[in-house]
Amino acid sequence: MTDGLNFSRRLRRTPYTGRAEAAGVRGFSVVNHMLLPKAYARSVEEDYWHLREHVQIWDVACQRQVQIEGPDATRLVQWMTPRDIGRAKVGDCLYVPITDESSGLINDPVLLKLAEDRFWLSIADSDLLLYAKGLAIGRGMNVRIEEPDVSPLAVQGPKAEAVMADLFGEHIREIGFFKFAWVEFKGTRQLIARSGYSRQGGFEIYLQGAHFGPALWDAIWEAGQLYDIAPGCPNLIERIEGGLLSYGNEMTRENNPLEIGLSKYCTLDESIEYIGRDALQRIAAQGITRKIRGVVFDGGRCPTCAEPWPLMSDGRQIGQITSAVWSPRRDANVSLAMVNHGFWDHGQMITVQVSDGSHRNGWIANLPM
Ligand code: THG
Repeated sequence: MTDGLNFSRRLRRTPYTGRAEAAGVRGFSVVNHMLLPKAYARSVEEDYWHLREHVQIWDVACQRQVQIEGPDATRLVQWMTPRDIGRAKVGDCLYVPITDESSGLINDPVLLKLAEDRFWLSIADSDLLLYAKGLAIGRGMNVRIEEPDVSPLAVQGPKAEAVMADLFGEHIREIGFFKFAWVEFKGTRQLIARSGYSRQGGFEIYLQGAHFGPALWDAIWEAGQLYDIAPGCPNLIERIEGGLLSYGNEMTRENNPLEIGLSKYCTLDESIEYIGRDALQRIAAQGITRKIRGVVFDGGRCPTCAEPWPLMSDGRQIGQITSAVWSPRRDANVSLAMVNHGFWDHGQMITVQVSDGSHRNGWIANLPM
């Protein structure tokens, strides 16, 4: 039916793709028009156990940066998100929902405040740079917006701190969660943040200068030898259990930040102005009608969830599953779902209509699972 993913210049390689290939990468996804390794020699389950016990190096250069700088940079970034960025300090990372005029989600990036007038939005899979440029041009804002030569490389897992301290020095241990600092690499200053798309702890190096990519990979690989380092990638089992959401899967422009569990990042009063504020206030006043939840279901290993699976109760559809995978730790399938009001309580029994035609029994679970 298919002949694999067909490569071309449009599907951009990263500074680390060559190293990923040498390490035996078995497949890619595409995020922000760039390759994201999906699997290496080991199975997703073996990778899951390894990630929870050791340390992995991930090519996440597809987390592209939208750089916004200039006198109106703060004003533009604040206009794009319901999260109050007014008290953010240089050195802070903030998870920020980006919403349109209906409070539909445009993206869910990590914001880095590099200077009072310079930010990076480390984006999920949508063309946020074009949207930001449109807003700035339309409003005549004094900003420059571009995609800089920055390629994040993640080091994740409980032993990540030891690897990074050996390589860059003990001071990296002082970096707080969702803060960044600087390390020296080959005579350059590189940004390192305590963050990453797992719940196992770790760091992300936002490498500036693609030509340093292979050398950075090699340095981390070498420092990781004492700690059983392995090549890896965002792990589906770990991410679902941890309740880490994926733009395009768990959320699209059809969803608002309240129903996907980001209300703690939304200011609902009039203290800040942002696109979609009226809509978000209206949604909050009326109350959300559906909510992101975990679902655990039986019936053995489920297939890949490549399209939403209906969630049923008494013959009626009451939601849909958007990501699902077999969890060896729970001996059941774990998944993320959008669930209607009245059915989202922890323990609620449901059935899942899986794409292979089977109907599975399951229950609603709090996140993280
Ligand atoms: N790292 C970087 N960029 C990214 C991601 C990343 N861009 C795309 C994608 N991932 C964005 N999605 C998320 C989702 C959750 C988190 C980070 C990025 C996350 N959130 C903290 C939490 O849930 O505990 C919240 C931190 C806060 O308080 O602000 O880790 O992984 N560079």
